Order: sequence, then C-alpha cells, then structure tokens
Amino acid sequence: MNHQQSSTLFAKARKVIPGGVNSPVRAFRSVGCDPIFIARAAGSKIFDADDNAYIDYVGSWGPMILGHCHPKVVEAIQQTAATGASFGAPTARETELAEMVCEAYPNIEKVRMVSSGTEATMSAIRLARGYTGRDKILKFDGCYHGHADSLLVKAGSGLATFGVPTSSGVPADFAKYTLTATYNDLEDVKAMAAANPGEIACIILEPVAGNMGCVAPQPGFLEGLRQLCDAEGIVLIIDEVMTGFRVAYGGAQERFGVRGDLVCLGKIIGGGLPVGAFGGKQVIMDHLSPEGGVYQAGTLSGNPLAMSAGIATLKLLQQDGFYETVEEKSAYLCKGLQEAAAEAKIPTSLQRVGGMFCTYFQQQEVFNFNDVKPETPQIFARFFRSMLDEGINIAPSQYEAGFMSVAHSQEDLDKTIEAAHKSFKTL
Ligand code: HOZ
Repeated sequence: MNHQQSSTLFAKARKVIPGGVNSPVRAFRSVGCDPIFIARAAGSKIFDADDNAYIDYVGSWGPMILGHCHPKVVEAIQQTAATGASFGAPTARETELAEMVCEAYPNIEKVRMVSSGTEATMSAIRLARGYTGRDKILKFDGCYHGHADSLLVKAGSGLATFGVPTSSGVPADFAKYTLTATYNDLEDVKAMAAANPGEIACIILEPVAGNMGCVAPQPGFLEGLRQLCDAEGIVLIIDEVMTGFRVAYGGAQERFGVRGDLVCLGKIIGGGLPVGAFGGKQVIMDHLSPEGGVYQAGTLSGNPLAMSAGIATLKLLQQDGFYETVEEKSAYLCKGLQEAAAEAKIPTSLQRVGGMFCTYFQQQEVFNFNDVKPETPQIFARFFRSMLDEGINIAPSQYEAGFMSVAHSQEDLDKTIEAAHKSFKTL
C-alpha cells in the first residue's frame, strides 16, 4: 500500500505540531510505522490522503457507532451551522439533550454539558471533593480518565503505550492525593479505604476498562464498589465516556445493573463533535456553580453544533434492535478472529463487551493492567502493520479497544476475518 501522501503530510506536521499529532497515540510510535493521514470517511470506511480505503474499527475512538457521516447527523450539523455556530448563551437544544441523558440514565437527575471527556471527569472529581470535603481520590491502575493532573497516575493508554506510568509535569503534591488500586480486585480497594478512613472523596472507574485493551468487570466487582462507597460515604464516579450509549443505550450501568453517584459521558453523546457531560444525583449536582460553591465553566459548553449532533445520534440509537445488531456484528467478528488465531496457532485472548473488543496476543485472560505480558504489545505491533496493509484500521496500541458500528456490513466483517487469517500467519 502506498502511503506517500501521508508520509509527506506527517513530515510537514512534525515541523509545527509536537510529534506531528494532536494526541500522542495517533503518532503510531508503538507500532513502528508512520501514521496515516485521514482525508475523509463514509459509513464503515475511512480513506487516507493516498486514497487507500480501510474498514475502520477505531471509529474516532468510540463515537461513530452509527458509522461515519450518517446522513441524519450531517443534516443536523449543517442546519444548525446555518443558524449560528456558537453563542456562549443557553439554547433549547442543551435542555433537549440533557433530558435525553436523564431519561437514559435514571441516576442522572441533573447533567452539565462540557466539551470533552477530560473536562467531564476532572469536573466530576472537583464536585465530589467539594461535596464530601475530602481530598483523596481512588482510581484504578490502567484506567484512563482524560489528562487532568490528578488522573495521570498509572493511566493506561496512551501513557502505557509509551511505557510511562505517570506523566511528568504533575507535581508530587497533586499526585499524592491519587490512590491507585488493581482493577477487578475488590480486596485491594477495601484495603485502601481502610488505610485512608474518611479521607477518600471518590472512587472513579471505567466500568469496562477500555484503555488497557478491553477488560470486563468481574462479577461482584461493581456491586462491591457500590456497597463500599455507600458504607464509607465515598462518591462513586462511573466514567462512561467510552461505554455510555455504547454497551447499551443506558451504558454499562444498564448492562451490569450498578449505578454511580456521578456519571461521566462523552464520545457518542456528541455524535463525533466535541462533547462531554457529567451528571448524577441532584443533592450532589446542586453543589455546582451557580447553585453551589464548586466552580466549573466553559465558553463552548453546550455548543449548538455539538448538541445537534448528539441529539440526532441518540434518536437514531433508539431504533428497535440497534444494540442487538451491534452486539451480533461484534460477536461474529470476534469469533472469526479467534478462529483465525487458532488456525495460525497464535495464542490470543479475545475480550469483548457489546460493541467494544480487543485481541491480546497472549493465552492468559486479562483482568487488570498487570496481566498484560511485556511481550504482548510487540506481537500486536506486527499484527497491526499487517492488518493496515490489508486495509483494516484498528487502534495503534495494544492498550486500546476496537469499536464496532452498525454500518459494518457482513462483507466488511468477512473481509476483516480474511485479513486476520493472513496477518496471524505473518507473526
Ligand atoms: N488514548 C486515547 C483514547 N483512548 C486516544 C484518543 C485520540 O488520540 O484521539
């Protein structure tokens, strides 16, 4: 495959953008090749600057569950753009999207719109601290919640992709308030809570970890966290930026039946435009300015274009059978990948929750970040390059999840499995 244009664009970008990219994993460094530059997309496909077509399982890292450029979403954005791109003042669309969110997540009584998942999680944490009057927070090793200072401690991909657990530039004085526990290990969390009595403001987690590949919560883990938080007066923050409106319309909380006190959303809720949101119980949300003393603000929060894309997207997700279709497509693909790996005698652990999945290049199932063996990402890198060459776009890191869309056709899935057969054999 010819990547001449992409290489030229990358060289040009490197002169004016650090690493040539605006988000590190996109630089493809851990997979040992230059990134492809994307020119356009449609449905299940993306096309690079050299006009190579790829079946896309990145889906903008999750939002494109309808596929790229769904006509109804494009129409909503175009119509709204003609009436004004940004006002920095309230609009009816913000309330409409907030109502849709509250309806989908019964534990969200009030919700505030922001412009990214990072803003959602950092604001939710500030709110939890303001509400409880406590400083410490607890997160899980390998869970990523955006790049706010206190959250860049053992933060999964992309830090893990580059082999650094914690970002430089985070003062030790900030990081000391962040406790980390092992994902899926309730006893570890209980021990942390016991060692820090009355000091932990919140526990934040990805209910399905999507930044160490794809790791499902083990039975009892979410339930145990809920009980612990109730007993200790800790705010449970469920970060559904990836899983919200993805693993079910009501996200992982609907799928697993455990509810957070605060919920973070992003990605799908903006239909591909920059949107995040955090919401929860009114008794907590009313601590937010201007009702309460916890400050949070944003000029582009509730942006009209982003609200319109989000509303149009969520309406389409309400069609009967939508999530069953995404689930069936993902199950079919993962079964095919597993068979291809077995045929080539490559040890893999295929892990999937709804339309999120990942292939670990090791036999042993991954329950937490430490379960990923050091050699696994290297094998992944070779697989990645071969798949790209076959016209299949997967995330350029072992620590990222794959995302299915409803636009992926049977032909796409079969072509992907065929490409995997060839790629496994090259390892
Ligand atoms: N690690 C981020 C997603 N899990 C990367 C996002 C991006 O590059 O856009």
